[in-house]
Amino acid sequence: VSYGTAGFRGNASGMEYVFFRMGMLAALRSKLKEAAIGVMVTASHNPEHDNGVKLIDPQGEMLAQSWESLATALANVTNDQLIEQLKQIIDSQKIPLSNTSFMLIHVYINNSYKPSSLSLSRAVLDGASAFGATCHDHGLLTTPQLHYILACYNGGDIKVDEEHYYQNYASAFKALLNKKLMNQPVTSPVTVDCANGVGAAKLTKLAERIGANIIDIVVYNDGQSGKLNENCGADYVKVQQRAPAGLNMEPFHRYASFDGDADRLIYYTLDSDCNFILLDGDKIAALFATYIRDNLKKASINLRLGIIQTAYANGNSTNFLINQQNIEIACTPTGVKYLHEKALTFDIGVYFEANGHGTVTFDPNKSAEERFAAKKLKLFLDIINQTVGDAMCDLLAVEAILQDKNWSVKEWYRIYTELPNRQAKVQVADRRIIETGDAERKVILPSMLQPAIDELVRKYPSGRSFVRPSGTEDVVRVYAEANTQENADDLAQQVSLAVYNIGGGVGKKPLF
Ligand code: G16
Repeated sequence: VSYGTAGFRGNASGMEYVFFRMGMLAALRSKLKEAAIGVMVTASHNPEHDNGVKLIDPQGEMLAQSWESLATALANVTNDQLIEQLKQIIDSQKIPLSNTSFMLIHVYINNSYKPSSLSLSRAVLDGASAFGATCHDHGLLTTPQLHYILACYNGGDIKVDEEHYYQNYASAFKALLNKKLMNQPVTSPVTVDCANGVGAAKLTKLAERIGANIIDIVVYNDGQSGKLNENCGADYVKVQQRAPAGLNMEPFHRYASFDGDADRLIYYTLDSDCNFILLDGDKIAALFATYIRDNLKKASINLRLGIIQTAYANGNSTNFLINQQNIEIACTPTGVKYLHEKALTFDIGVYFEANGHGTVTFDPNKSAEERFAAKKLKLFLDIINQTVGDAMCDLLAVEAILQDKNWSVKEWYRIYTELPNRQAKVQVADRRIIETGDAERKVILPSMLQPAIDELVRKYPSGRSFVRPSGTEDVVRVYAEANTQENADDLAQQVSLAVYNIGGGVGKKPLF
């Protein structure tokens, strides 16, 4: 097992030992950092039978990458080797075992969302207790709520709780819209598919704190009947490019989807011919970045603004931002941890994966004057959860910008037209044989694969394709874009077959 893109993930049965050991590791990290460490039990976008565990560092950031290999090593030793492995970690990291000034905040997603979560949470608590950790269990939360609570807690606000989160973001949203709303009735509703996950109850609470006279949120897929992430949720809508099952859509109404733990957000609508229009992470990033840039300009503030994307970013979004908007772009491998790190190298960093994972970061070293000269910008940044991508905060930010600009979803999706694209998954015997470079845009190994992809791509106008092993599922992911949907589908098909043939495909050949 490996720490992967965002912690350990896999079929929940038989994973208790990994969770137990991560409880131990979190306790050790907490001793080292003399601060609370977060542990989140979730498999995010994965199906209900999967579960996962990830550690969160004191400021709400992802676990330091240098510790991911320690986590992987600890998870992979036999029981007989466990104590020796723990000793090695303690020695190599110089962990002061006598240190008592730590807490462990632990969160679980309860039975109704994932049947396995209760026992796996218990395993984390047991592991942490083995090192005498004091554990605060905050119960059912979204992933970004835990990041937020942890950062506040380590910042000295030891009484911080879930309610604090709602009050903070509800008042930030109202402050940004304040003047506009005085004389205006509530705008049209936004319908939010919560993937039958934890976000449904949490979004309902947030909407209540804001007030139905200010925002009209209709929760869909609240977990009462459907299964977690099954035919719904941000990943399903993005990859399938279709609405969640059963949702009746109307042209130009606003629809959004979270994933199971509410750290991804995507929007969608129908045009007048009832074509499905997706407004994914790329479009959200473009909306945020141009809004920030315009407000910086208005206030004559000179700050370095950058957008961070991955190889999944649609070619036309990159063209739009660089060539039409003159905004600086950087590209990193998939994984919020990489994008977040890169975003922090800009004064203001806007990062989004096309799958809807993203947020805005603001360099804390900028002076208060530089930070807050533009009042509106300050109010906007108050809505953002800067610790991690947060579907609820990002939803409020999108809604606020649209209201402020007096835009409907139509003006938003027309800022640029996406190149048609297709994503696919291929089963191979061992996905680790695929190694990539250049921010995952090129395959290094097996050496025959990249020339085969290059040859296929050349056949399609505006063609682009890449493949990479997933860090959260046992598959190789394929992305393709081209001038028409037919060509994008065809290219994805051909590249999938190349992966299957050269990369050791198993099971049925990928045909779609
Ligand atoms: C996690 C990561 C994301 C990544 C996604 C898919 O998301 O946080 O950065 O894009 O996995 O990763 P992969 O393609 O390697 O499977 P989530 O929402 O599942 O936590």
